[in-house]
Amino acid sequence: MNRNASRALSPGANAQAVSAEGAFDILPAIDLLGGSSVRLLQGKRESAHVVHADPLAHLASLAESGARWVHVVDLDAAFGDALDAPGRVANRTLLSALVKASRLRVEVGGGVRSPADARALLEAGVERVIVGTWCVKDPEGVMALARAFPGRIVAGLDAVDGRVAVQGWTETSAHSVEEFGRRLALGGLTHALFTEVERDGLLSGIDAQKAGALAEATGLSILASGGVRDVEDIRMLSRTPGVCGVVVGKALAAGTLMLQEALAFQRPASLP
Ligand code: AMZ
Repeated sequence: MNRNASRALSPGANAQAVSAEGAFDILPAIDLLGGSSVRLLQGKRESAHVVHADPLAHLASLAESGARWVHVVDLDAAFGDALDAPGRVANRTLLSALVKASRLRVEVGGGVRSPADARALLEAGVERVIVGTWCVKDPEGVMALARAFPGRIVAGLDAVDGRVAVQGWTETSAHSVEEFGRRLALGGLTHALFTEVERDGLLSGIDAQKAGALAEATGLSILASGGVRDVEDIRMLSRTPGVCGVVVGKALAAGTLMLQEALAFQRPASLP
């Protein structure tokens, strides 16, 4: 849909009267760096600024607002820091406290590099695990895991110029997002997180058409991320077939999107 045309609609209007089918979830993000909840610009580590020094309080405020999901990323792990690096130790402790404390469904990504890592998270109560770097290194291993845990392993398709980025977005692989996504879908993956790295954290608006095109080309249900600015982004994504959710971070921190107005677009898996 043309962005400007859609902006003519009044904000918040008619949120329920959409014809797209299937679940549509709003996933507020908690990105952990060194034990704090941070925001980055285009994923660059040096751009980090703390939005919540107490991620557990952050989680509690999201639950209070009525969120059903939370999207948690261990950034120190995604950047490939050593297991015993202080940031990773702090994040790990927090992550298990978040999962234990959460009444919300928790989706976790960052640094999951083996079946054992993924299984440990799933067994601890994490609903879905996102796998990016390991997926590029060992797609067959990730596909096998996805078949063992249907719907609970999410491919991290973080895109830079249409190619899959890895290692905390510091490296770009040779895989095209579309081709790689198609291959993963054939191997048993059902969901992918599609992040446009260049847009992430910039409030530039999200490209709903691109997310929809990826869903159509691959058959994967797409969680869209990167650049969400306001409720119009949420409205457009909610109307895009194949898009099953959206991750929101910066827009909530900056106040250009209110969580409540976004939550009005949530849709359960099957409509009555
Ligand atoms: O902001 C970043 N630099 C960043 C980020 N948010 N780098 C990776 N990630 C997220 C991906 C995905 O959810 O969006 O981490 C996950 C992938 O991590 P890994 O370690 O499996 O590549």
